[in-house]
Amino acid sequence: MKKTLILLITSIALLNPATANVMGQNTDQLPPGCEEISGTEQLTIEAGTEHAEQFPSKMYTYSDRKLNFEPCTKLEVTFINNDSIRHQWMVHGLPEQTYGKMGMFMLETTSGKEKGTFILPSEDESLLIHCGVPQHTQKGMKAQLTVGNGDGDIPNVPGHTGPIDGYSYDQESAVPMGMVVGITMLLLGASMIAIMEKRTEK
Ligand SMILES: [Cu+2]
Repeated sequence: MKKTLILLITSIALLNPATANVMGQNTDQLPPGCEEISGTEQLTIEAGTEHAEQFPSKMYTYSDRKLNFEPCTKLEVTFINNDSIRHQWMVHGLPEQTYGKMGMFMLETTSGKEKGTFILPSEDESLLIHCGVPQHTQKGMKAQLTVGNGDGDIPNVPGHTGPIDGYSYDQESAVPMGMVVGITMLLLGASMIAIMEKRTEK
């Protein structure tokens, strides 16, 4: 359900030509449970192919993929894209009361720099960060923003986490397809051997 919502939001964001380069900007509205801003932090994140070189199966990723801040922190983010294709730094799971139904904050740029500010929720949570451009999440653009102590780990964050329980958001279509092809090939091979054996019997 959560996954479907993320896919839906990503699709809307991608299909909408009026999508701004900054979404969910929030410099002063306190999320529910925050009595005040606990602190103001500056964060610079780079995106690009050079950060993925250490991960042979990945093509692009972020300079930082595991972030940790206190609840109710005001985060001033600078997002630098070192590639010449579009990348996003999209944070999911923010409170709807403050960030609307989509519960997200996003910076997007095609070869350049984008800045934006948002305020973290009041509770311990592990927020998913990814790039919604098709295939970019699978190719390595995935990170985790831990608020306080977090509430678990986001799977498949390059250099940090692997798939959880054998299920991977990244490979959701690749795994079953691979299995179908594999089983089909096995059956095909077995029936060919059976046919050949019958022929040699005669
Ligand atoms: Cu991207």
